[in-house]
This record gives sequence, structure tokens and C-alpha cells, in this order.
Amino acid sequence: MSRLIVVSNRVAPVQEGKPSAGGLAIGVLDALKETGGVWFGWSGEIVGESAAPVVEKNGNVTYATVGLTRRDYDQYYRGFSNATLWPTFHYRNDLSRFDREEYAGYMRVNATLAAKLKTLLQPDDIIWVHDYHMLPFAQELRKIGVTNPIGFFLHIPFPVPEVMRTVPPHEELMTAMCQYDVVGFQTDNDKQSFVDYIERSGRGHSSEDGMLQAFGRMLKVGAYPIGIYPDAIAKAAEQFSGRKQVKSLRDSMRGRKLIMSVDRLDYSKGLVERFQAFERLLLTAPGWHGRVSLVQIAPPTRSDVQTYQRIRQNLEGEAGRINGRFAQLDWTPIQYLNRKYERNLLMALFRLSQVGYVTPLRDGMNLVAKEYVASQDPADPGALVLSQFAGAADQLPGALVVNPFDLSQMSEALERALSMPLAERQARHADMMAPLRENNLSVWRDSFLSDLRSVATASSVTAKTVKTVKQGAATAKRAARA
Ligand code: GDG
Repeated sequence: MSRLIVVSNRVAPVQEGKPSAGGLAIGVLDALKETGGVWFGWSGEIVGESAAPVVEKNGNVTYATVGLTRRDYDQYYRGFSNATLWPTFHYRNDLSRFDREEYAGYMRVNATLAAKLKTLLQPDDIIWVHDYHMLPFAQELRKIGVTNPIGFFLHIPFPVPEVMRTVPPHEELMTAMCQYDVVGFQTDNDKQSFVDYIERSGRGHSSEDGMLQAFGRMLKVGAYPIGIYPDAIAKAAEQFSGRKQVKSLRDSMRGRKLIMSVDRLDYSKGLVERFQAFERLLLTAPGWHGRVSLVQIAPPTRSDVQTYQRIRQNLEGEAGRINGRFAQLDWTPIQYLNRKYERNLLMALFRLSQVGYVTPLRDGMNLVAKEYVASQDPADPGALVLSQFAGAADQLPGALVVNPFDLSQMSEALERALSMPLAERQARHADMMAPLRENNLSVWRDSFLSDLRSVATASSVTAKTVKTVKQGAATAKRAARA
């Protein structure tokens, strides 16, 4: 079988079972171990000058990492990726800025990384590229003569055409994305937005089998919703429930109900609105005073990007204001923890809580929602309040789905979740576990890679046919001349 080459902005060389591994890392690493292969990307280090990849082998997986210079990091990572694409793709044009030099840096880093990867490639490798940092990566590989099949998966939402067009080089980016052989999205909506852009701009058209003809190329576009391993999470949650930290939180709750939220500290996650909806619950239903607490875990990310510093201050202000308004000597309504916790411990905390409160303003999928459901005790499960703007809302039919811009609706949903009878919680939990098992993380990976392999086979058949036809025609011409 051909080797798999995974390319992502950050390479996470995780050992199996290591607690910090997230969805991408776990799913990708499994696939790499099966077929053998290479994981290529940024090491996370800032270096004086760009150098050849550092290659480390562990079993049949090779980790190939490169450092970024300060300028590369500022322009490609902090700049165009996280100050232009991330906000725009999450419908936050108000937070998005465009700077030509940053864009040039983004293109330059993609080109440099492509040239570095080329030195490691073998002819029958298949290449799977991840996320918004790498939109032009296939184009750069093609420019330097790489002909291997290349697929791309976008972990974040893809915006509707009107919003995509607010990124000044939108047409260049779309042309570049069409150089992949398969382009995958989290949801049908995201895929449709991509197809809509192509069709409305008159640059191509799609057919019913998911093929798209655009900018003179033929590619497969599809929705491949990322999953989790629900049974492994359920087991970890149960095992970690006996941990000291979990017990001490349980004791400190003294019969109070617990609402649990976990997100990277990011403006797309809707944390301020979430706090305000909880405040509204305390205002409209004073019976809950002293009987419910919200625990928000929000490890900081991208803390050197200015907008992220602002959201942190804003949130600290809101938590302080709400606690100041309602707290009692023995009750703090919001416990806001601005730090990272061990993964399995988080799953045990989910299991301890009565409500999972996951209300991003926009999210590609949101794995926390899926992890919350999987962590529950089926005999006495918690209820999930989930934003309609998370990709996960399509897949979790038992959630109480809310519009995160409607604080009243969110506070009503919280009250409903807190008071939900056991039979209803059990039925909703079962309704969600079934699709989680059916579309687990291996299904995500296998369906994407199977499409990439079949597109690759089809195009190599087509290439061979074209070659045979051309050779046939040349022979016929020669015969005619003779
Ligand atoms: C992007 C897309 C898409 C969180 N805090 C801690 C911690 N986490 C873990 C969670 C979860 C992961 O991080 C976060 O995943 P999400 O899916 O919720 O969100 P993003 O980070 O924005 O991920 C998203 C995802 O890619 C995958 O395609 O679903 O839409 O935005 O697994 O549990 N893990 C540990 N400590 C923490 O404090 N160990």
C-alpha cells in the first residue's frame, strides 16, 4: 500500500494514549501507523534561519518538522492565517484585517514548506493536507513538479461566497484550493458554500457525484464530519471519576448542579454570550441561586495575537461582574479557569456534570460537544445545550439546540436541561451515542482517504488512457505519413 504523508501546520508527535492528543492527532496517527508514513509540518519553534526538515522515526511513522523564522511566524501564522482567514471563516469580518505583506508571507511559507516536503516524497505516496494554514500547499507542490494525489481537509467552517469575497485575494485562494484532488469539509453547508462560490462566479460547475469542474480542473468535494472514539472516551471518563480532583469538585458542589464548558479561549466560541445567558438564568429564575454553578475551562491560545488578549480581559471582566452581582459566602456562580487540564480528567468532569454547555458563535465541528455526550453515564446522563452554528449540531439529534445570539433562548434551554427528567435524558443520550459510534474517528479518516485513493486511481487511469490515446494517434499519424 502507498505511504500516507500528512501535512499540518503543527506536528504533534504524540504517543498513543497520551492525554493531550486531540481529534486530528489521534485520527491521523492511527492512519499513519496502519500504512506507515510521514507527518510533516512546523515544529512549533522559532529559528534564526530556515533549514532542512528534522526527521525522527518512531516505528513506521516518520516525523519531519521544520522551524519558522520570526518573520515567517508573524506573517504566515499570526498574520494571514490567524488574523485574516480564521476570523473571516468564522464570520468575524469585524476582527479580520488584510495586509499584503502578510499574505505574501503566507504564500512564501507554503512554497518553502512544499519544497522541503518534496525532498522526502516517493512516487506512490498519497498526501493529506490539513486546515486553513495550507490552502495553497497543493498548488505549490504542483509548481515544482509533484504529481502525487493530494487531498485537503478544512477543520473550520467555509464561509458563504459573499463573506469569502471579503478576503481580497479570494480568487487566488479558490484557484489554489482547486489544485487538490479531494477537498473535504466538516458539513454539507460548508461544502455547499464552496461549490456556490465556484458556480456563482462562473468558474465551474458541480455534478451530482460530488465532482467539481473548476478553474480547468476536476476535483472531488465532500463533507467528512470528524468524529471521536466514543467508547474509549466513556471508559476514560469512568476510570478517571475516582481521581482526587474530581472527588473534591463533587464534594465542593454539595448537591448543587454543575454546568460544564470547555473551550480554547477564542472569540468564535461565544464565551461572553454564554456567561450572559447564564446570568439571565440567575435573574429570571432566582430559585437556582446557590443551586447551580457554571464551570468554564478555557486554556489560552494564540495569546500573542492582540484580539485574543482582548477576549481574555473581556471574559475576566464578565465573570467578575456576574460573580460580584450574585455570589454568596458559600456559592460562586461562575468558576472560570484559564488553564489547560489533562484530557481524561476533563472527560471525568463532563461525566460529573448535569449540563454540557457548548455554544460557539461558529465552529467547524466542535469535538467538545461529542466528548461531553460520550463521557456520560448512560444510566444517569447529563443533557447537552448546543449551538446551531456548530457543525456538531447536524449530528447530535438529542441536544437542546440554541441560537447563541439569543440569550433568552439559551437561558431557557439551560433551565430545561437542568430540570430534564431522567427518562428524557436517557433517550436523548441514546439518540446521540448511536450516530457518534456510527461516524467515529476512523470513519472520518477512512472515508476521506478512500475518496482520495479512488480519485487518484481514476486520474492515473485517465492519464494512462490519455497517454495511450495520444500514442495511438501518433502511431496512426506516422502510419499515414509512411
Ligand atoms: C478545530 C475546529 C473542529 C480543550 N481544552 C483542553 C483540551 N481541549 C480539547 C478538547 C477537544 C479539543 O481540545 C478542542 O476541539 P474543538 O473541536 O472543540 O475545537 P478547536 O480546537 O477549535 O478545533 C473545530 C476541530 O478542529 C477538529 O476538526 O471540531 O471546529 O475549530 O478535543 O477536549 N484538552 C486538554 N486540556 C484542555 O484544557 N487536554
